[in-house]
Amino acid sequence: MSNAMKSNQLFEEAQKYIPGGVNSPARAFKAVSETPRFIEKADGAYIHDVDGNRYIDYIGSWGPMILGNNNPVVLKAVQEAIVKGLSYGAATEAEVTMAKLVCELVPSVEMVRMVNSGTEATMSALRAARGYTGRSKIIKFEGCYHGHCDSLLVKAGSGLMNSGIPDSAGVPAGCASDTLTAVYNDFDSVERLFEENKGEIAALIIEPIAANMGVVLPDPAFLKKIREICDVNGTVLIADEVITGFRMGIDGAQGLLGLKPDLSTFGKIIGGGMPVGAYGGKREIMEMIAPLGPVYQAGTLSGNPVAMAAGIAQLTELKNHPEIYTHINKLGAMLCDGLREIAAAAKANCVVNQIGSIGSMFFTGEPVTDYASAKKSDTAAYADYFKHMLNCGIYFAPAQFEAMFISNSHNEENIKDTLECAARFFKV
Ligand code: KE4
Repeated sequence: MSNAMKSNQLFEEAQKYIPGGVNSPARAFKAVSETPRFIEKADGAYIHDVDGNRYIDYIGSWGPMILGNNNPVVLKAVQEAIVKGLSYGAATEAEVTMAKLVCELVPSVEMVRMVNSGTEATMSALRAARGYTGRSKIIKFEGCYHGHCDSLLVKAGSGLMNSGIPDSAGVPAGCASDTLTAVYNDFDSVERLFEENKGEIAALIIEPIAANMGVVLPDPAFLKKIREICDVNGTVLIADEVITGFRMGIDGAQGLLGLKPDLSTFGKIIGGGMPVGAYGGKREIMEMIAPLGPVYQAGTLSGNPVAMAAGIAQLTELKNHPEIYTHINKLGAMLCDGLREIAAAAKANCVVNQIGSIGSMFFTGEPVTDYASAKKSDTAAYADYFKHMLNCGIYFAPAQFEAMFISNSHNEENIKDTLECAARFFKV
């Protein structure tokens, strides 16, 4: 195992003052029974920990670093913004620029509100949908993760799924009872909920490409039927594109898959690495939001000028350089096809799901199409694989039910090195 002496020391110290020693469970390395590596710096496709180990970075801050770590264009924009002031709590031109850019890049978004995280984005979108429809109930999907607002911590993915507790303590029964859960890729489960709750469902929220139970792709007709049943029932369709937004292409998973949601939520890439979330969509729904309408939502640092500078620079790079998507998608396929071949050669029980520049390797022999099939994965085997790869200098998600992310800084040599390390693990 790579030298982790300083990380061990820092982790000991951190656990005295921070719950679990981390500010987010997803980075705790608990699911792989390892000490979390404390990162000192990052550049391009790499991150460096406090013990001097360098890793090829397949997390990229869980998605934001699509251009690679420390992209010079983003850095320059931040440096220019920072000297003017860190925050004003007042309107700025940058917020108008960002809003216009998002509305231009994502056709379904007619109006957009900036917030500070993906959680705030989904929480606010739900409130907008409930205010707009006057209804309370919502539908989410088992294994999808939409951040940690109370209504959505029900059968959730990501850190909850990786810890084996899909529901969180502290969520009042009254709140959770308005959250109905359906099965991803199982339209019958959705139809049943609409029949049992006629006229009561305010919103259906979905990751159009699921990436928080590991990567799980939607069946082609599934999203189309979801759109139709929401239309018939006057239910607001919310596409949670916090991961897939500006990742699957400049217009996200909705552009790639031909989905027209009523509201969309964003995070990660939209902030260029700074804390930014956003929600937006149909004007008639967004006009419900204060100070225009009766649905209240606010935020001291929403639209922060430095964060806007980072996000605008990143989105503009992606808009002006479509070849970035060609590159990251090619490497995504190269990595995942390679892993698939290695596992097959080793006759290992592994399934690799991939689309564009995200993917997951599940330690199971069956197709992974939803929460139940994902849960059949051998998480202990995944932990062994993760530790082997980490020791080779490859930084994958420290938990089975997450995704790998490729950036524009990754190259074919990185992929070859990664596959050589994986081949050694599978002894082929
Ligand atoms: P944040 O509040 O963490 O910015 O975004 C919440 C969120 C909302 N929607 C989707 C589809 C998401 O994937 C997320 C957050 N993703 C996790 C990774 N699976 C963030 C990592 C973490 O929690 O530390």
